[in-house]
Amino acid sequence: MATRRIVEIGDDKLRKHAKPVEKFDRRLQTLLRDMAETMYKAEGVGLAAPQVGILRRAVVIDVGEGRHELVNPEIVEQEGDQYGGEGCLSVPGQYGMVHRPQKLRVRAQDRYGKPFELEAEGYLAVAVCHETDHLDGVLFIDKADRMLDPEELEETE
Ligand code: GNR
Ligand code: NI
Repeated sequence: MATRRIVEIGDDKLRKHAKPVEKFDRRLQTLLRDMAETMYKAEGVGLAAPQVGILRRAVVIDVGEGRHELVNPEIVEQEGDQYGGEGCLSVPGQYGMVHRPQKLRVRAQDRYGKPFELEAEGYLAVAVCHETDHLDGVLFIDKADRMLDPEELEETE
């Protein structure tokens, strides 16, 4: 197992459109495993491949109810609205208020290439949106309508 270095804001890789995963091979398994380890070590609730410098469409998410691996994720339905504080491991020390759908359905492939759908609500829906945005070079600071002081963040949780 290995952790990887998390790319921070200012690096071009965070602003590129990631390419679809085409090969569901050993390298992908290693990448997903390293991403999970890196996420847990950094105490994040999600991590997208571009954050470890790999421009491919793969994300891992764990908001505290088990890990999800989404390869080539596409949000196919969304409804409602929620508004909450967000941060990002690639944007250290900054927090902002972002609108996200309350509920969504995401279509993705698993690590073997098998398609599946996941329904997400609440915080899991936030994490899915935040991570899929990373695959398109979008950061939460682009969508935040107000940045927060760290003390204010606690009030939104
Ligand atoms: O760890 C993270 N916390 C978080 C909090 C609120 C909304 C989104 C997130 S994702 C972030 C990890 C990260 O940067 N993933 O890309
Ligand atoms: Ni992030």
